[in-house]
Amino acid sequence: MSDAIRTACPYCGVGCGVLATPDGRGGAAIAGDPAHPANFGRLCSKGSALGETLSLDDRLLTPRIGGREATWDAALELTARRFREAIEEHGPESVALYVSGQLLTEDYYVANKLMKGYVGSANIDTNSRLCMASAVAAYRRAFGTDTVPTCYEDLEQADLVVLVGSNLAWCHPVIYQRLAAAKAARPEMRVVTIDPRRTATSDLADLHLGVRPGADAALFNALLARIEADGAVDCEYVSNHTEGLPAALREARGWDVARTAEATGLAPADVEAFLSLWVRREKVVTLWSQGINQSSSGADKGNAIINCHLATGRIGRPGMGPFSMTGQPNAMGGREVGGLANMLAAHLDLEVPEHRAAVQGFWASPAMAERPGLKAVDLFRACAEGRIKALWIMSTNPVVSMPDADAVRDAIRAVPFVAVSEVVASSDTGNEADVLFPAAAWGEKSGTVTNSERRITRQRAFLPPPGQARPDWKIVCDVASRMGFADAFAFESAADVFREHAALSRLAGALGRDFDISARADVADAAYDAMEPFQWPAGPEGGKARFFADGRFYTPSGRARFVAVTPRAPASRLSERFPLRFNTGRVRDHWHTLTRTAKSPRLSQHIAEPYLEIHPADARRCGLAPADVARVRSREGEALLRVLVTSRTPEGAVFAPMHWTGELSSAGRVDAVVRAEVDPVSGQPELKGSAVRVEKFEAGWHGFAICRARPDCGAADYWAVARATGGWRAELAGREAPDDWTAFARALFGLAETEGDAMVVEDRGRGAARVALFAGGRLVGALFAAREPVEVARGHLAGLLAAAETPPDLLAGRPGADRPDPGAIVCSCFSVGVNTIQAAIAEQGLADVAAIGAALGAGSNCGSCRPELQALLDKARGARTLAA
Ligand SMILES: Nc1nc2c(c(=O)[nH]1)N[C@H]1C(S)=C(S)[C@@H](COP(=O)(O)OP(=O)(O)OC[C@H]3O[C@@H](n4cnc5c(=O)[nH]c(N)nc54)[C@H](O)[C@@H]3O)O[C@H]1N2
Ligand SMILES: Nc1nc2c(c(=O)[nH]1)N[C@H]1C(S)=C(S)[C@@H](COP(=O)(O)OP(=O)(O)OC[C@H]3O[C@@H](n4cnc5c(=O)[nH]c(N)nc54)[C@H](O)[C@@H]3O)O[C@H]1N2
Ligand code: SF4
Ligand SMILES: [Mo]
Repeated sequence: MSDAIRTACPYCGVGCGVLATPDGRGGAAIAGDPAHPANFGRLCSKGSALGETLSLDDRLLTPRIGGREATWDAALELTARRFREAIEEHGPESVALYVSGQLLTEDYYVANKLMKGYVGSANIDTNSRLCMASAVAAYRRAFGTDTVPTCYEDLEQADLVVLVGSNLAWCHPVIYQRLAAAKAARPEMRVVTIDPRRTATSDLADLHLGVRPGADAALFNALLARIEADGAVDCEYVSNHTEGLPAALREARGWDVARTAEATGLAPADVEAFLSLWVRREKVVTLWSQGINQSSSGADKGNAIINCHLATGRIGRPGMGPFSMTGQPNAMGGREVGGLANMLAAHLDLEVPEHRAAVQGFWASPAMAERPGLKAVDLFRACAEGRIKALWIMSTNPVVSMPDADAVRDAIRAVPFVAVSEVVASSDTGNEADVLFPAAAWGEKSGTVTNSERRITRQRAFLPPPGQARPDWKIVCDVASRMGFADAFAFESAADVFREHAALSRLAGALGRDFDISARADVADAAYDAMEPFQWPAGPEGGKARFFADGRFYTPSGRARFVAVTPRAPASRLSERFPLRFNTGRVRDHWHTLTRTAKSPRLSQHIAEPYLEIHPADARRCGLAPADVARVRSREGEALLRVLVTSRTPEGAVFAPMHWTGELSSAGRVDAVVRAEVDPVSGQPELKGSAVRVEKFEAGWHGFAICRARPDCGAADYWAVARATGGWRAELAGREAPDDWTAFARALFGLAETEGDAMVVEDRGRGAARVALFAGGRLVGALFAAREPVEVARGHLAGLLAAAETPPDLLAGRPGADRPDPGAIVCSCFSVGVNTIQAAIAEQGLADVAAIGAALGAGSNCGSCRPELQALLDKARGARTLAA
């Protein structure tokens, strides 16, 4: 592939290398980059479907003011003026930027420089506050800097990998696959998962600990106590390189097995098994993610984990360490430029005068921020209270992703001037903007990103920006120039910005900090273009894969700090009114607020609707049957979600994906329900622990529809739409059934009152109706409605939109006897459904995932569905054992 361009995946923090080969028609063939050290050629389902997200139909192609197309000049001038005026009248603290771990480092660098060095306020925060601020806080408390001490190879070299609050199989699939492969090669390796839910990840585990939501700190305190009791403390390391162990131990000692089992809801034998396994295996990596961070005591939990690694000296050497896995592609880059409201550039501290002075000198800054700015939750509160007069949101969708999201939407409305930089024309947040800036998207942008193991990779453009779209760094510089800072923002290219960023990091090196890439400060344009992925640090001493084996830390004393941790319950109290914990997270094939992955029909078929996982006993108590619609309520707001009854979520805790938006569902925005309780140390909100009530949405009817054009679901009380090849699919429900289903279907499909030929099957007695509408002999759409949740073969029906002909028995809702129903799609690469897989396992005696791949293709491309295939094999094996 000589004309392939090497770039980086824009989704998760694994940071896979991608080969993109433009097809000359605006699209591109996508493959994994075999030479990239994160993925060695692999891509997960989302990465492999990147080619399906490149179309321009939904893109924002020109600037807009008040919803109308405008020139760049007008949009930039207006934004600069409103920011200038706010600063003049109300001071620098009256303006704010809310940015994103999905910006490139170069974008992030200029945004941070503008706010902290030129506006003179640190009111720039990022969606990373919702993501790994607690991990940053924990690292800084322990090490003195935000340093991830580990690398991916450690996961492969460990003898024990503990995954805490991480659904690696779905959220970091390529790293999960590397781990699974390492475990297969070294069967003596052990994996423990700690998660209230059983997930695709826990299927890999030798031991799964279904911890009570929020109770992890008790478990790691118990571990620290056991480390001491078993004489496993590395006394030399502790006495030479750390401080604070006695205080941490005082907190930990009371956590014996019995008390820990009680607090965590785990069986004492399981607690015991975990403690002794961890103590006995020296090469241990404890990897954590949002199940730890998104908590009102997330920083403490992170430190409870780090404490155990420090006490045993298991840090910085191959196969061991405390590893916070980052979520977004450039969460780490954002940390490096200081994109959080409480940080300065290059891992320097905003609070340290010497650091501030150094950066101010470097930037020749006229007005340097002197104290930390508003963190995300407080920032939107300040908006609601009228303290923010001008706000600029870039590359994030807070109306969907912030806790108490309805209040955040209202807060944005309360700000006199709001600019949003977006790639899509319509989004929940963009629709609230006074000025919309069309940003260049992945594929069109050039710069760098840093993955979870500190590896910096070039993202390279392989398509021209469409319409008038511009790269984010350029938009920031254009506004900054018009605010009067032209000289400081006269960058001509991403390479230009990178050089300044790298040069600034020399200060960090000089001030004894970790983030130093100054060896790259003079990189020429051509060399920047050709830059190979590299791990930082990359200062005068060269690179290193791991930190802290030498016991030298970045605290004033040079010693690592233990943090004494008192476990705390989630901040929102359970009560009779709100008796359930609301856990939220991700699904395998979707990314965040769906603006990109929902464009792909292939990715949309795995899970096409917002849902609520609920334990059978809770479902019974709430009067819910499978496939009902549930209303989830808190004091803040509510959401309507399809019910999935499963014992994979524990009793007392329900789970819903975070992805659905007001664009694609009636009330699937789960953050409308989530309370904005924050960790006092990190400011990260507790996105997985709100107290809620669940009740049945009393539906008089349910419906499923397929159609060519996007359906108009306004007449349904509940709806969710998703793309299908050749059109759309919709799930619907309502309180009262319409009198005339044909008229309802016409309106749904956007037809006029008498338009289209109808084919109707109705059973009025049972409240069931099936309507297909045709125009010029071609199917426009089909609606299947019933009093109960509709049972039709959805995959089959959605597939008909792409078929050359519509079968005469369309309204049967399932394939004829000659064509079996594939069932819900498991493998999105080859569209292989659960029924097909189960039948093949039974009939062909398939014994492992590889055999399924050979027989059906499933799991043989990206591999993201392999954990689910294994679960189907296990289930079939269980059934066979029972039968025997
Ligand atoms: N497919 C996909 N992958 C993604 C993303 C995506 O949107 N889609 N987003 C990326 C981003 S930005 C991020 S931050 C990462 C997130 O990656 P993860 O953190 O792995 O994902 P989540 O699903 O948010 O949460 C992980 C698990 O935490 C569990 N959990 C909840 N409460 C607790 C608790 O109290 N204790 C413990 N131990 N566990 C708990 C949940 O049940 C859930 O299974 O994923 C990245 N990768
Ligand atoms: N309840 C609950 N809420 C959560 C979470 C949870 O687990 N539970 N997770 C939290 C976490 S960890 C995260 S990271 C956040 C993620 O939440 P968000 O950051 O809000 O989600 P995204 O959909 O990634 O938003 C990115 C936006 O930027 C646009 N965009 C894409 N590329 C570009 C670009 O190059 N330039 C510009 N200017 N715009 C672009 C996209 O169209 C999209 O609208 O959600 C948080 N919210
Ligand atoms: S694991 Fe998937 S989403 Fe993450 S970087 Fe790799 S291809 Fe992209
Ligand atoms: Mo995230």
